[in-house]
Amino acid sequence: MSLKISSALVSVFYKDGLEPLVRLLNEQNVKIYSTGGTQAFIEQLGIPVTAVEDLTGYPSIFGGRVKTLHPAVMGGLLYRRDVPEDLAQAERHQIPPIDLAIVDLYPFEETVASGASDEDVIEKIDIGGISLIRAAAKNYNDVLIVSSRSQYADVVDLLTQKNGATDLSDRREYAGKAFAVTSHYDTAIQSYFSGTTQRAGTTGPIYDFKTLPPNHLRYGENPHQQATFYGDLEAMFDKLHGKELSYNNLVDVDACVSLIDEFAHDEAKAFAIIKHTNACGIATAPTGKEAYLNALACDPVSAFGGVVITNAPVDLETAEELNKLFMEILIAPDYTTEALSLLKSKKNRILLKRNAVALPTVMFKTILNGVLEQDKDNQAETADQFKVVTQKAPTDSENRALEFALKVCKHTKSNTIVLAKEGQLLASGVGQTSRVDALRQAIEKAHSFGFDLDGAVMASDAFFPFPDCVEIAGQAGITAVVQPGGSIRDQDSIDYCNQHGLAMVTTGVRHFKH
Ligand code: 93A
Repeated sequence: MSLKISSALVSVFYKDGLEPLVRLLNEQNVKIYSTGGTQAFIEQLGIPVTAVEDLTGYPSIFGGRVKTLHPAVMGGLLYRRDVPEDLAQAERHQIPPIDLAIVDLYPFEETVASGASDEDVIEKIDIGGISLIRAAAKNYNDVLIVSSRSQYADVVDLLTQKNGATDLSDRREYAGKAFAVTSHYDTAIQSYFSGTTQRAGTTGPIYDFKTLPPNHLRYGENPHQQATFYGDLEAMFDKLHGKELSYNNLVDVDACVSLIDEFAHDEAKAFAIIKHTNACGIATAPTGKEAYLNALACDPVSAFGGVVITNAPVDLETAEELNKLFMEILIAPDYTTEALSLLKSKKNRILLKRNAVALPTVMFKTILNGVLEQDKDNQAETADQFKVVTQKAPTDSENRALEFALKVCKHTKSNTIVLAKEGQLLASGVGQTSRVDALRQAIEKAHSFGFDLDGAVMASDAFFPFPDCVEIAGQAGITAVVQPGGSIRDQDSIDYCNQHGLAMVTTGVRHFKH
């Protein structure tokens, strides 16, 4: 059933991001009740607001421990609008309806992570806020609950679209999110009490990830999956423009950062375009514009809606090219003022300025009934470490292309084959169940985007069990190959290369990525 919101209770710890939502409520003639600090914040925006004390007839007592815990508040959220007896009781006890609750809980986990005293941590156990959330969510039949800062933007969209009303399905969806927030919150408290929560600094921070600031995401990999990012995104990036990062955005941003860091010490400017964690374009060049255009040329079709990263500040001439692409996110160490104002012209484009933050050196993955931990793949072999196994050695230019291809290969899903020339990805085959399929995919893609593979190089994440890959590569015009080596049939591949004038080097290091 569609219900128009006539009144709201707003009680939030962090006030940032709240303004557009309360402005909208005010425009939609919603009566706003609020608690102390939130009330002051809303008042200074010039928006009319009623103190919750005026509703309860009680002051905030016991150092704020009891502010909203009152029948007038809980009753206004909980009484059933379609039960005559509830309506009569509300009337008798003069309890006005509260159709919307907006709550941002005391930051319990952040307080624990900061190494605060036990006393301070206990004070950050939110009681009233949790009760508001649970009450409003329980009565989703009549009430909308906004239980996290991360939901404000979506709720603004929803209420704008529906002119201040919500449907039952909206309210139920937000109730579900609310119980995810409360159960997460209570789990954090329980783990603090059971001593499983380590204080900051007693171990590497990510070993104890639940003490990191939680960022509740709109949803996970798919809309029916709930998700949270534990970490300090604000330290990592300054968000200069655009909407909130989604789960998939974050995963792609991570892939971008890992890939571009391979080029951190290069003098050349590097640009990479990522789709579903794989590079669909990457290039290095003396100027940012050239690097970007060469990266885009690799696969302009996949680049649509991609995540773009560069290792160099973005200038206006590069921004003019970037501005033509529909992209989700652009990440750069900096932007010139002109570049930034041009790039901001697209509303939904997310612009991130990356800060210098040390990243974890290990990674985790839950599997079965446990967790896998491993070191990140932090190794990248350079030409001086290549072992030439063919009669012909790669030329200097081929060596540079092989180093480039290997860096990209490391960050591409296995099985992968990467085809490149100096400073430009030509094509890759990604995530295939056979290396031959990966190579065929790469060759076909390169041709479809007009690349001539004569003189190009090939990198493989793992060894060639048979000579079929070098045969297909040789026929396509590839002249140099890098691979780990170590197959019992290595010699078959080497023989083919010798017979057909290809150069091959081995690294002894495999780079699977799953
Ligand atoms: O100490 S509480 O558990 N007692 C309450 O009755 C109560 N009501 C709301 N904390 C309570 N809140 C929390 O206060 C909210 O969850 C929110 O985090 C915060 C907002 O306080 P203020 O508006 O004074 O900044």
